[in-house]
Amino acid sequence: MADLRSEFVKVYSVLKEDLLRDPAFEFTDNDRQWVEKMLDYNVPGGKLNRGLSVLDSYKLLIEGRELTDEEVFLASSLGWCIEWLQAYFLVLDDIMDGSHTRRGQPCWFRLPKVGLIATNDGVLLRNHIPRILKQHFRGKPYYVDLLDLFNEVEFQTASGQMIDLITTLEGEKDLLKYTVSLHRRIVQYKTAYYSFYLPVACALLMAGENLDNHTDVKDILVEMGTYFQVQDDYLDCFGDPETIGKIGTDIEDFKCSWLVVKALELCNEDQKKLLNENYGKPDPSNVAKVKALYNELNLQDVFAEYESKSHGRLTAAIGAHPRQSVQAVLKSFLGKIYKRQK
Ligand code: GPP
Ligand code: MG
Ligand code: MG
Ligand code: MG
Repeated sequence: MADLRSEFVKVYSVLKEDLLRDPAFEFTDNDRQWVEKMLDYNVPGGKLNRGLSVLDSYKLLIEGRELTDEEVFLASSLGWCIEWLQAYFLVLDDIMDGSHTRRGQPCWFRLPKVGLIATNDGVLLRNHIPRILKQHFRGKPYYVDLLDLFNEVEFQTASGQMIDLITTLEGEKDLLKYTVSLHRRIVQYKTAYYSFYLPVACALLMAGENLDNHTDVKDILVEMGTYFQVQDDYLDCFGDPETIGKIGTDIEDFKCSWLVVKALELCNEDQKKLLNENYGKPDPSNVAKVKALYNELNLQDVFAEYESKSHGRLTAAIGAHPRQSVQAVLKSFLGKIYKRQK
């Protein structure tokens, strides 16, 4: 797979060069420099799990045969479209969450020259996706399905992001509403569809499959995406910022995080009072009190138990799937995220 990774990485520059020469816009050198810098800063610097998964999954789906150069290029391009989508979401998410760092560097909007220009850069990143798809997939029989897939998933993500945000509204800060079922709804929509279902769905379309025949695969991937976002919530508080490349803000932001949901389930009346008084406040002393309570409630152990149970449930669901090649795709994806530290 190491080889596929380097093939995948090479495709980024090809797609970028095409976008910088898009004939629909008359670029000056200055414009081109802005876009190139914006792309290099925001698109390629992550773990690339989502993007690489398109290529890995496609290889597993066609079972055994070597990929042609064209197939490697096309699957990589779809993978990069997902990385572009992710960059678009993260540039905007960091503004909405008031975050400071991402992937070990300041968030794009925190750069003095960028500021709220970042909102338009987000729109631009989003617009690059249909341009890449048009250039390389227009003649394919699955082109319309691909466009539809990206549209559906973007809508689901933006809707999930909306509920993530409106639950934190000033004046309506009530921890009573933070339940497992609300948390599930948020993370399923804001994370699972685009991070887990989308890469595999892209590979299935390229392999000539009809997505309507794969709702069982979708269900497992949404479950896996939920587990992934629980890990993200956990790492927001307990992860090492050096390793995860970002500084957590969920406590300050009054987020409906898996940790606060579990804390509310486990705490006594005094501890609940402490949470109510300190959750969702920007002051580091309030944040420290919430973190101390999380430790008192042994949330690290509660998470470890959740992690191993989820892994067991997912492994069983994958094992029950009738197709070996699909099992391999799902197992490979799960293997990439189980017990992740970043
Ligand atoms: C991750 O939530 C969710 C997204 C990145 C989706 C954003 C969707 C938009 C339509 C902008 P998060 O805030 O927990 O992620 P992180 O911890 O990486 O900031
Ligand atoms: Mg965020
Ligand atoms: Mg967010
Ligand atoms: Mg997070």
